[in-house]
Amino acid sequence: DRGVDVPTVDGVVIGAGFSGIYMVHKFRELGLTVQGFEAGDGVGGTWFWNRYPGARCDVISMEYAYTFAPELIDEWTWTERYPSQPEILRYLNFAADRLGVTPDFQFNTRVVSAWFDDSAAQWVTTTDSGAVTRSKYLITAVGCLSTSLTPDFPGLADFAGDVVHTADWPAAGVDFTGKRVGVIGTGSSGVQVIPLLAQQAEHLTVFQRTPAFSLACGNRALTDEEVRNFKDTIDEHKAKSMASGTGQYTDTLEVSALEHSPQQRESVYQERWDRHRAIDLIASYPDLFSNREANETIAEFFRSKIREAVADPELAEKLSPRTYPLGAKRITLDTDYFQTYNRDNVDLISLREQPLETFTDKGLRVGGTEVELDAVVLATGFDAITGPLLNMDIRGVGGTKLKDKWADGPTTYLGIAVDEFPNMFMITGPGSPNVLTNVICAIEQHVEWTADFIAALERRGATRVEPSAADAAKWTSDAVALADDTLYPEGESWYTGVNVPGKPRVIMSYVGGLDVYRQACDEVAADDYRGFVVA
Ligand code: NA7
Repeated sequence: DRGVDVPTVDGVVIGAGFSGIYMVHKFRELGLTVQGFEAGDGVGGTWFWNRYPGARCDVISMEYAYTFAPELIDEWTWTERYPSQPEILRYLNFAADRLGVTPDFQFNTRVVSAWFDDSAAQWVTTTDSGAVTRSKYLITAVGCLSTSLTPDFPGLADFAGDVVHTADWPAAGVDFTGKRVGVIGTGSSGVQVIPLLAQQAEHLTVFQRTPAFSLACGNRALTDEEVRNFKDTIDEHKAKSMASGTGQYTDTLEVSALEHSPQQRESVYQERWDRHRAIDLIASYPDLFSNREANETIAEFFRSKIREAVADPELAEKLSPRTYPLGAKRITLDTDYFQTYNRDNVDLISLREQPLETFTDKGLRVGGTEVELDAVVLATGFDAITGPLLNMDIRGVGGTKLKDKWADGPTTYLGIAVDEFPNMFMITGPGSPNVLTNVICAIEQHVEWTADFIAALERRGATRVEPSAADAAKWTSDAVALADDTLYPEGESWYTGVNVPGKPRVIMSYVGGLDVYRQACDEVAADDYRGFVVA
């Protein structure tokens, strides 16, 4: 880039998932020029890549959709209570086309670097084809669960069979008929894919490190009446979602779980279990997520469901989580997950009892035993939240690398902006409620707040904006302190980065609730964007 003949736009948006589609639409609405980049060959983001059989969202379909545009509500009808990956992907294609933003994206194009040119106050973005674009604003709409994680398993390269990661599933699908298949990982992806692999494979071996608390999702077709009611009350729905802590409203009892008798608790949990919605359970009592003893009551309820589903008591115990509070790892949603272990062609190996030693050319050696396999499915998760940001070489003022700045954990202001990285805005960045809410609510709030800020900056003719270092440091340390009052730090999960070797262990989400967070953002805006330095 010598600044000559380089395409220059107002905004570069990285990613064409829920965030990127809406952000590009906003730029257009503001009358600004925009260029979107997307690594996939279509829109969809995480829903483009996670094509494994059984992939499904853990938020109810009608709540997992844009609320900002009447035409997107009126002209789309969800068919199932919990939407499958293909249906969400169709929805995002519909939304991008209906908003007219699809042509604003360049697909099959991965952003590899972006540096801030101080003298021009512009971002210089380079893609994997070497093409360069200059822009005033840089928006990362890269998602929180978009960098898949393949652990550094010894001998993996020697394994002669097929290896496929759930988050990078071939579009054409994979045929496991007649094969001996192994699955590593029993998080949301593993729990969803396992029942379907069991139906297809000749034999399935599940390698489990930590068992999951899982809720039967009770999926079913939506009725016309449900759909109509939802559309008729969309404004009320949006207001209630945005005013809730998790972007999913529910009714929380006003007593501690420990004040109810075991029988009372059982009937509360059972009634909520039958609603098949995780938030209704985890938020049934107000102290389930701050008091370990209260949490144990609901944890035990979930374990009783495993014992009901699994015929062999020893196997049921192996599948029962005991080492962490319910919710400190994400609750998974399943269809016949535990029942799958009653099948003759399914084995469970606990990696706690039989540690994973190495892959061989024929399979996997665990606890001294070689399990022969024709194919391995890795359901091993993601380098979450910061992974996709740090995968790109982002450099701010004076060449400061984002990677170095975040070596001990991400520091942000409001989870949206970073000091020394002017004119860069992150949608669902670290330090915002991101994955601890219905992420669509988090996305709409971030995109709208950012677009309003950009509009204000344009009105006043600003060229450059960044948060003060002191405000970013305070936001970050306050957010970390809030998490210390919850049970999240006790979960060894991607919420805290501990699933990625070498990653700093810190909660990467704002745990204070979407409602409180949104208010904090609105107050900053109302106070002339307090904490930001504008030039
Ligand atoms: P998760 O929830 O991070 O699950 C990954 C699973 O893989 C989990 O059971 C891990 O066990 C297991 N894992 C990871 N690394 C290893 C190694 N090295 N050895 C053995 N087992 C391992 O990812 P998902 O894709 O299921 O879900 C991510 C989110 O996407 C989900 O929460 C939804 O929001 C959508 P561990 O628990 O670490 O012991």
